[in-house]
Amino acid sequence: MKQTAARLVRHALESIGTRFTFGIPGVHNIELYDELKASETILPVLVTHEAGAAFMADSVSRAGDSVGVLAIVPAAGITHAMSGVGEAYLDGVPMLIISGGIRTDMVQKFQLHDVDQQALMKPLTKATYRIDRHEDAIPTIYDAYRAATTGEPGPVFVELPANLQLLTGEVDDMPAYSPVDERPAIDSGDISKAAEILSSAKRPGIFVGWGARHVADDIARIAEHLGAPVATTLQGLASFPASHPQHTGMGFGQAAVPAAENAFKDCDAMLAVGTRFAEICTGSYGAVPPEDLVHIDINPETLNANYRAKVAIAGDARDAVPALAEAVRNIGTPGDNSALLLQIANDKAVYRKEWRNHDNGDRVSPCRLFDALRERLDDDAILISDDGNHTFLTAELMPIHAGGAFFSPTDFNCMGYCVPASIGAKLAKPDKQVVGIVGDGAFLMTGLESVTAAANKLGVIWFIFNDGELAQIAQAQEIPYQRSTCTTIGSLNYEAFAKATGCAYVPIQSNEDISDGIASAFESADGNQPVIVDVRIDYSKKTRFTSGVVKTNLGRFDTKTKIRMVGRALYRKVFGAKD
Ligand SMILES: Cc1ncc(C[n+]2csc(CCOP(=O)(O)OP(=O)(O)O)c2C)c(N)n1
Ligand SMILES: [Mg+2]
Repeated sequence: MKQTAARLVRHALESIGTRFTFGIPGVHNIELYDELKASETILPVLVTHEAGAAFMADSVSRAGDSVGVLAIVPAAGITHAMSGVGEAYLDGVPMLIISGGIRTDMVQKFQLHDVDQQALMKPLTKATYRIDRHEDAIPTIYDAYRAATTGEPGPVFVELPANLQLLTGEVDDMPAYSPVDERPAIDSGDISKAAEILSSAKRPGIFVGWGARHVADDIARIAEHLGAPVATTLQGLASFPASHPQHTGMGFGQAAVPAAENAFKDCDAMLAVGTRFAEICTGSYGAVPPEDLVHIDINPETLNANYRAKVAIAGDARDAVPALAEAVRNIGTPGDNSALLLQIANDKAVYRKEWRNHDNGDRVSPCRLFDALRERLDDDAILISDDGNHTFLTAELMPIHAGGAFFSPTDFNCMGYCVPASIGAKLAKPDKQVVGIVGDGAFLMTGLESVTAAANKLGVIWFIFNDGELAQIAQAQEIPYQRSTCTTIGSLNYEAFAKATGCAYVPIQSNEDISDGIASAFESADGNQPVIVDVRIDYSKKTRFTSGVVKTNLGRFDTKTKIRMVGRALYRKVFGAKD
């Protein structure tokens, strides 16, 4: 039969269960767009900028029902999308990036958008493909999908030249996708060894990342049997419910919340699942696991990378953790957890009180805002942060309950994630509440996607933490430099912006506005209108994360560098720093 490659790719996308594509059409992909329009199962979503498209596709994937797909133009679309592709790559999120390609049937040089796209995308993706023949179109999309979703998931790039989309070519058939189960087998000897190590420890601890999000119940079983505290990474904040009495919080070193720092103080064996021990989750590598480490991760490259493991299991947490839970429960009987539970509950309460009591005049207390928001949110709501001080405030002060979800741009650490990612999440899960916590600097990067939210009648709520600064960096400048450089941002009239983009506007100027502000935001969101909540936030108290990371990094300098840094800061403090 004769088909255009645009038709073939549409068939393949439908067959792998694509629900949305994100992007902007151009002359190199309008044939594909025309096919997408005809699809009954795929909604092509127009964005304002391809970075937004990639962040939306990322969050569709994180939401879990289908893989996020980009349909973008070559070169210019690719370079715009790279921010979101990079985030998906370093955060282990599957994504298919389908761009048009220049015509391969022309002899002329200097075609529009003519750069080496394969080379551009190689370092940010698991694999790159170019479809050169019609008969390769469907198998290539299936290969790309398989590559994106097996092992540690990640983005995969497919280039589809414009002439193949336009012209018909001969194909034998249009097969459906047949999934293959490529999960690695788990060695039962490793599981027994891991169970022995954890069971014989005096103070075992558990650390879970994004890769453990499907096995919270089994992690709870292991934790309860061993009497072990459970800490999470930033990306894995929702991998273990904050409502569980053994949950301690993000991280476990000096950059962690007190409940976690104390519970892990004398930790002599650790089970780590679905984490790479990367920079953020270890507080700049200040959190060091004990020698008796059992590390389970789907990506073998993460094992023994930063910390040597006594037992390293390269496998899917969904296979390894239930087996380990079984093995652990066959050894001994559960001990008395009561002292640990009391300590965790007490540490959490004291830390919360410390924040609630921190009052800085008339600005909004982050803790009070999160308390009120938590009360209003369903347990399974999706919470999305951006990158900045607001991220760590969220991580430390906003409990994520059972069944909930939390998305953040973690290891690529790309500002601009929250607004578009909230849109992707709401499209994927229209029945769930979707709330973004976004810094004012990050909002300036991709806030115009609020137009996309309004156009699609999506009731997402963005709490903009309006402090007038790029605070996470301004805080890092404050002590060592005694002055700030390029961290004070220009002001935006959010009310006018909301009006201009079709969003509802809710100001929260002080603690007194919190309750009514949240109620009014949810009222608009329930009516399918996106909402911009302008929160005059108080940033005068630093997170444990920020203080801990500063301490860790300062401790790492050699004496000469320490003297130079401290000397410069003192000099500027005494004699003044030029502004
Ligand atoms: C694309 C990008 N540019 C720069 C940075 C460096 N950076 C990390 S956090 C941050 C400050 C973010 O400011 P804002 O969005 O206002 O959030 P706040 O820290 O004030 O909560 C900056 C500039 C980054 N992570 N990503
Ligand atoms: Mg800010």
